[in-house]
Amino acid sequence: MKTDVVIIGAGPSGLMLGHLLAQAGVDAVILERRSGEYVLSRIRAGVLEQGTLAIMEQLGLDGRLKDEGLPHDYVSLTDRDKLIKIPVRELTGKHVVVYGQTEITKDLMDAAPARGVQIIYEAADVALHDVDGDAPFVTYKKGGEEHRIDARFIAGCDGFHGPSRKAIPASAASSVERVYPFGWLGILADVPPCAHEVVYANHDNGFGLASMRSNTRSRYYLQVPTGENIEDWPDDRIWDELKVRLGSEFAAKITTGPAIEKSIAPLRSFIFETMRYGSLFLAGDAAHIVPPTGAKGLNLAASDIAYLAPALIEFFKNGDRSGIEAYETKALARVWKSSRFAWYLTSLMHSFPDDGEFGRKMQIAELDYIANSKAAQMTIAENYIGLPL
Ligand code: RFL
Ligand code: PHB
Repeated sequence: MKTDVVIIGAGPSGLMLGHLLAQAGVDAVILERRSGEYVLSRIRAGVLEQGTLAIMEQLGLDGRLKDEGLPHDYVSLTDRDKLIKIPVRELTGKHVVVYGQTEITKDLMDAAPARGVQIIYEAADVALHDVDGDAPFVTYKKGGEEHRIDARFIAGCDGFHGPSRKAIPASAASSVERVYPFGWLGILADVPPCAHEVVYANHDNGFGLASMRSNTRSRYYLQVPTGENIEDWPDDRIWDELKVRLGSEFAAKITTGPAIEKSIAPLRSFIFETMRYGSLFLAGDAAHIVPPTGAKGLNLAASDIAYLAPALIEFFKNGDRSGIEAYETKALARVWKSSRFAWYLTSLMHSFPDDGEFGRKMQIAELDYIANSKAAQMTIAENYIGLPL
C-alpha cells in the first residue's frame, strides 16, 4: 500500500491529524495497536482549551461537544480551608470546556469512515523504516500477515510507549526529564460533582483535585507517594481523604459512590526536543509528557497537530516546505511554556516533604499573594485557558 502520511496511533493526536489531512484531501492511514473499544476505555484528560475546541470546530465535529461539554468560567485553588476562585472568563474573555478525552476520541473515531479517514486497528509489531530518507515505510502484522505501507512522511502519534520516538537514533536526539516522587490516584464515579469548576487543593496531607465529566459523573484525584498500592485504597478511604484535602466547604458537598474506575498514574515531565528527524514527525505524548496539574497533556497534543497538519498540507498542496521546517521550533516553544505552567502548578499545590518548612511557607505565601493580586490571577488564567498558538 502507498499513502502520503502514515500516522502511528489513534489517540487524540493521531485522529485529529488524520481528520485534518483528509479534510484537505491529503491521503493518510492511521495504524493503531489496540482495538477501538480498548482505546475508548482509557479514562484520561477532561479539560479542553480554546485551541483544542477550535480543531473540533474546524472539523465540524463539535456538535456533541457543544451540547454536552460543560463550559467553565472559573478555576479554583484552595489552601486548606481558604478558597481562591479565579474568574478566568472575566479576566481573559475565554473559557475552557470540560469534555472527556474519551468523548473527543469517540467523536473522531465515529466520523472516520464517512470522511475517508482510514484507521487500521489491532496492527501488531508496527515498525518504522528509512525515516532518515525521503521514502520511509512502515511494516506491521495483522491477521497473521505482514503488511507494508510506503509513505512520504510518518507522523509518530503513538504516545509515550510507542515505537516512533525510539526510531530516532540516540546520537540525533536530546531530551530533558523530571520525575516527581509521587503520583495521582484517580477515581471516577457516577455522582454529581461537588463544585461547578475544577478545584485544585493544597493541603498538609497532600494535593487533591475535584473535577467532573458531566453533571452526574465526577472525577477526583489524590496525591499519593510513588509505589503506593491501589489495593490499599478502598473507596471509603479515598472519599474520606478527599473530604479532608478539599476543605470543609467542598467536603460538605461531596457525594460519594462506588468507583467505576480507579488507578494511579506517576507524575513526570519529559520533553524530547527532537520532534522531527528526516521524514518522521513526533506529536503529543510520543514527544512530551507533562504532569497533569493544569490539564495540559491532551491540549499540547492538539496544539502540536495544529502546527503539523497545515505544514503537511502546504507541502502536499503547494510544495512549500517552510511549515515542516518550522514545526519542531514552533511546537517546542509551546511545549516548554505549557510544561512550565504544569511544573509551576505542581510545585505550588503538592506536598514536597523534602522541601521542609521553608518550602511549605513559600507555598502558603504564594497562595495568599494570588488570592489578593489580580495580576497573579491573570497569569494563571491566561495559562489555564491555553496560550495562543
Ligand atoms: P495517546 O492518547 O497515548 O495515544 C497514542 C495511541 O498510540 C497507540 N500506540 C500504538 N499504535 C500502533 N503501534 C504501536 N506500537 C503503538 N503504541 C501505542 C496507543 O494505543 C494509543 O491509542 O497519545 P496522544 O494522542 O498524543 O494524546 C495525548 C493524551 O492522551 C495525553 O496527553 C493525556 O491523556 C495525558 N493525561 C492526562 N492529561 C490531562 O490533560 N489530564 C489528565 O487528567 C490526564 N490523565 C493522562 C491521564 C495520561 C495517562 N497515561 C498516558 C498513562 C491519565 C493517564 C493514565
Ligand atoms: C480531569 O478532569 O481529569 C482533570 C482536570 C484537571 C487536571 C487534570 C485532570 O489538571
